[in-house]
Amino acid sequence: MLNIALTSQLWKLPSLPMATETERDGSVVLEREKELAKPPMYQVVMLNDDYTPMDFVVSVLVQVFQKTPAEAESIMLKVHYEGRGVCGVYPYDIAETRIEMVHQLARSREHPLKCVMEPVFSDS
Ligand code: TYC
Repeated sequence: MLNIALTSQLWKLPSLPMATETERDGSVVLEREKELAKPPMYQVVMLNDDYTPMDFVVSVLVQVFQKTPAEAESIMLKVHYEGRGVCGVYPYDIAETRIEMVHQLARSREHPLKCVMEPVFSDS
């Protein structure tokens, strides 16, 4: 657990310094650019089940993921017909919190609605 916590914070360290050359009075100065790396991103994926009412799923997507009712209905139908659908892409802690909110709302109404988190790999 501690390992996971530490590993998930590593992106906050400055990325390896990049050296740039600047000439001053005939000498070469090496400057270090320190940049914060972008945080790893995670998609929140909603899963289909046979029991959660469609209007409840739409209301969760509006409440938790700030979707418009039309966007929420489109995501709900995608999940219903294809088994899964992306609700949004966030840094780890935000993705985790939103999933917990979905599960809490679902539990409170005794629906089996579930979301999972998946890393998004980007090359930049
Ligand atoms: N399949 C559900 C039904 O027929 C609706 C549903 C949609 C459930 C999306 C979950 O993530 C979900 N009532």
